[in-house]
Amino acid sequence: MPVPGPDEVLINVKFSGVCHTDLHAKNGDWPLETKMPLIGGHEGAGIVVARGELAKEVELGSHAGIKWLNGTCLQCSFCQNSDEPLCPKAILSGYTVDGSFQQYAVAKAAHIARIPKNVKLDAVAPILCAGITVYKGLKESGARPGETIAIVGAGGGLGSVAIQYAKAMGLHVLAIDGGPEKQKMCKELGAYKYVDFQNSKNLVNDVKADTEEGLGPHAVLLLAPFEKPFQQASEYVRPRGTIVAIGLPAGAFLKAPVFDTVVKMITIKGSYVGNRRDTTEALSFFSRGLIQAPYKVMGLSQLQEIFEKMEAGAIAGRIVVDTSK
Ligand code: 8ID
Ligand code: ZN
Repeated sequence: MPVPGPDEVLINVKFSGVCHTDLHAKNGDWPLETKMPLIGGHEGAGIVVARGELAKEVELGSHAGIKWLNGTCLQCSFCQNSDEPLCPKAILSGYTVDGSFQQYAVAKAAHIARIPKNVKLDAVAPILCAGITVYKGLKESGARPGETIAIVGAGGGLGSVAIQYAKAMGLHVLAIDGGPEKQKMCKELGAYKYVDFQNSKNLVNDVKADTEEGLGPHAVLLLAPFEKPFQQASEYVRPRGTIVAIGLPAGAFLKAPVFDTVVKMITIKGSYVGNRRDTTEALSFFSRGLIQAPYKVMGLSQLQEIFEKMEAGAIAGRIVVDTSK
């Protein structure tokens, strides 16, 4: 059992979501070194059981979440600006420090998610990365109530949660993913249309059809861990539209025709998790009952099997592991 440092708390993790980022970490997909050996996981929901000298304002027994941003310096210009994800000294749960795939994990007190006691710890786990990330991404998209957003990878962990946040924010959701199981889920979650990338003969036309004036969605949230949709989005986004890159496929590049980008006045940007305020807001949507994304509980001992399913794109929604099983 790790011992919390002065500015840290020890959390008895009950449940942890399994994010595709954990799989990228395991596979060494990114140009960023992990700690080694490493305990992964960064959607950990549990109970505060110990705290350091400087963390006395966190109540023992309170519910808390371990997120991707385990801690930041809180001093640099980015932290001062509430752009904590950009802190050059950020430490990352389940990547540069051990994460939530264990029963007891430490996190910096300043960055833990404060989870209200009325919410279930298994259901809230996916909010700690997927929820925060897509909520922030939706804000970064600039899409306003009544506008249409295409969610690419809508049937996955981030996508299923994104459909619910988008709906709660008054957006029309056009879901893009593969297969009938994800189609059914996306429709049930509130998408008005589903485009199947696996069998669409002309994805760009299919996305544009059934949007205002046939000119495409106002914004695109790219959540797929696969490069191709990153190249396609500029072909179907509406003039003046915004493309938000969130998925992190290995070795991928964003490529868009300069001509279309200019004459359609397209904005292409990245979005990376969220700050402490985004965390509070994303959790508030959840505790008010607005976010009901599907999840399935499995045992932590089944992690290898979960990764295999994830690699095959065979998980609709999120899998949450029970750390005691
Ligand atoms: O802060 C960030 N930017 C951040 C935070 C959290 C996660 C980024 N991520 C990244 C992850 O590292 C990963 O690269 O977002 C990506 C998605 O994470 P996830 O939602 O946890 O992955 P998933 O549950 O496996 O879902 C991915 C979905 O994409 C679909 C799959 O079918 C699956 O449902 N997909 C694929 I693969 N190719 C597609 C395509 N061409 C596609 N959907 C549409 N078009
Ligand atoms: Zn994640």
